[in-house]
Amino acid sequence: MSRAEDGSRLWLRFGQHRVASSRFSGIEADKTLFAVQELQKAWKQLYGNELDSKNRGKELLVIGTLHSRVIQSLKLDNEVAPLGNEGYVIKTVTSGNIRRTVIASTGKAGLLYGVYHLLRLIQTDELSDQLDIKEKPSYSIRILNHWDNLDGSIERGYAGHSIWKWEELPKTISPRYVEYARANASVGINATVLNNVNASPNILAKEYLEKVKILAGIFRPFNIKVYLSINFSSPAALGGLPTSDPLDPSVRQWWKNKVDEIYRLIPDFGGFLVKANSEGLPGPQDFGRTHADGANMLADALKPHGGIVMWRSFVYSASDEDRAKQAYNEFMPFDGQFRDNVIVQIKNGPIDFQPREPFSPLFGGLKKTAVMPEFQITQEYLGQGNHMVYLAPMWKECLDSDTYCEGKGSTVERITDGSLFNRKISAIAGVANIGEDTNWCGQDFAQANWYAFGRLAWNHRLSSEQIATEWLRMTFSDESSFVEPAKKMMLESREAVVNYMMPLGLHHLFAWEHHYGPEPWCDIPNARADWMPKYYHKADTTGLGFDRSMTGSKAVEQYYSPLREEFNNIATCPEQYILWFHHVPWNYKMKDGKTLWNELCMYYDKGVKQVKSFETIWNSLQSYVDSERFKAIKAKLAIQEHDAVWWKDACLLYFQEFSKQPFPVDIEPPANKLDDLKKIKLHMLSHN
Ligand code: BDP
Repeated sequence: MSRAEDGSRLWLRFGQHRVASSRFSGIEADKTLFAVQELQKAWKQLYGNELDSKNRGKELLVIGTLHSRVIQSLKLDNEVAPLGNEGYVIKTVTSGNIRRTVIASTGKAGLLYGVYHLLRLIQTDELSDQLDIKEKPSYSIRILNHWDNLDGSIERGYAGHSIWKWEELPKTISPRYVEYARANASVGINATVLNNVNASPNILAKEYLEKVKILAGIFRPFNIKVYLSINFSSPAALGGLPTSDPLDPSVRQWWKNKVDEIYRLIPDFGGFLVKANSEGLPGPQDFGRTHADGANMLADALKPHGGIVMWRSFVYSASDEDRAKQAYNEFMPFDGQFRDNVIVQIKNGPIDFQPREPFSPLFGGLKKTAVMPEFQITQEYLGQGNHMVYLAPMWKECLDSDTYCEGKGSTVERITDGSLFNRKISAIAGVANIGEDTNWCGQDFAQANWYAFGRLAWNHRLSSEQIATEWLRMTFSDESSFVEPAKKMMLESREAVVNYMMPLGLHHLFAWEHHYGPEPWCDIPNARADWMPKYYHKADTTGLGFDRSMTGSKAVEQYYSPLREEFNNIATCPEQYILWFHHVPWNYKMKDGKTLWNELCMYYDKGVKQVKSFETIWNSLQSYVDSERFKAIKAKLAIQEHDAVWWKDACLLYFQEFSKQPFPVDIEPPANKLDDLKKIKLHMLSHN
């Protein structure tokens, strides 16, 4: 059993593993290198002392860039140079009777990533005798988006307050800043947006920039660049200008001056993330200008410094158009009009981080514009701080989707990593799930999603299973009798949440505002139609689901052939999206021969059973896990079971009012009454 553990060390629990003595007897490296210092810190925790630089024993660890003499003498240039500044080689070479394991890169950043790779191999007991590893990242910018407000609250945060102590900075420096940077660097994350996309103009005030400068300085050795979310009306709101019109010369000058000021403080500043003309936030359309006008103005200010603009495509209005179509409609007319340092940031699905959505048709739609995926690590719509849901399978589902934009094989992965259209910049963003809770993420299993985001951003070909295995071994125990069952549970967890919340393509059945529990009946007088579940499920006596086929909203048109036809035809539409694209009769025969109603019941029931099976698995693993984390996770799973039953009963009892059919005998009958469920009103403390 691992020792007492509060989860604060995440997967970097070097001291907690039973590691036999190291096979390395010494180190040959410039000890002023940050990567070497990081290695030595970990070594001390692993083995009780640092690697000796004088000891010349059986096997040496050699770390250096191509400039260092020892690396030059090993003649690794041809292998190392193509991997770029962040890539690295880890290779065991023998000359005479000296064995050396070499970590080499063209850049210092590559050495850091090489060091963390080696440490991971040690932690997971995967260090083979003869190493021959070559790595380079799939995406050039691997970025976290913090939705943290300047008052310390976090939008959709479920792990306490923000770790950024704005009121203490720049004088007082929390030790967590370094720990945060190390955790990110250890999984390859190299960028961070510090503040909420619903941005306060104040973040650009001198006072705040001085604070940002301190954080940037702490993150720099870890190869992490800082970015900021900006409020589009900052020139007026902060600068006192009469307008924030992006074509107004004084506005353009204001941004140029502001950007110059930022770079004087933070020479390697990354750039801006922008949410504009979305959910009430200001944007270029307020002045009759376009998204391209707005993004390009900022891009022009950033360009001389090498900065970029990440312009979000999450825009929709209270129009009659199907919300799922709106981002595409908004952005397609501007394809090709954005500067080359603008990248359009697209949520994985067309609506909003639902348990399952088809991929956004903007991937593949925008062919002349750099695009990047935005995933949500924080579980806004997936049980928030309570449910155990491992998200790598969900993100891979999006990345693996074939858009067919350039024929078969035009996957979201190849579009966004830059390889399909040969882009200069490529990026991937994850909305962080980090807060000041001791275990950083609110619940211990949520740490796996931070870890998985980083690992996938580094290498999108890694399987969900491999990432889960690594994480479990580092975070809990490397005994396979623990890892195998725990991994099974993790790998099934995303499908389970889809099943008990929104199977078969259902979406947005959430209760008003807090997005935690079910409220398919929700009816708020005078509220926007597309903020109401009924808009999405369209339950009536004939059936269930949103008709987005050519007889409905025609959203299928936004996809390329053959997907368009496949989604359009109820007989060929993948059943996991059937209620996303079709209004399906209650007695429609599904592929397994069941009616839609019976199938729906079966999925909700299955979701509950899956959660119960997770509890059984977890209980069987008690002897491998320290009691703190064992109990904490057990308690969370109990909440998840309760909620799964709540979801199942609420949705099935409500939909039954339309299907008017009995529950199949082979499912667990409801434990609740619909009227009682309708009375539940959550006042989520974690939501600001
Ligand atoms: C939605 C969230 C909202 C965010 C918005 C966004 O409910 O809090 O501000 O997305 O991404 O999912 O801008």
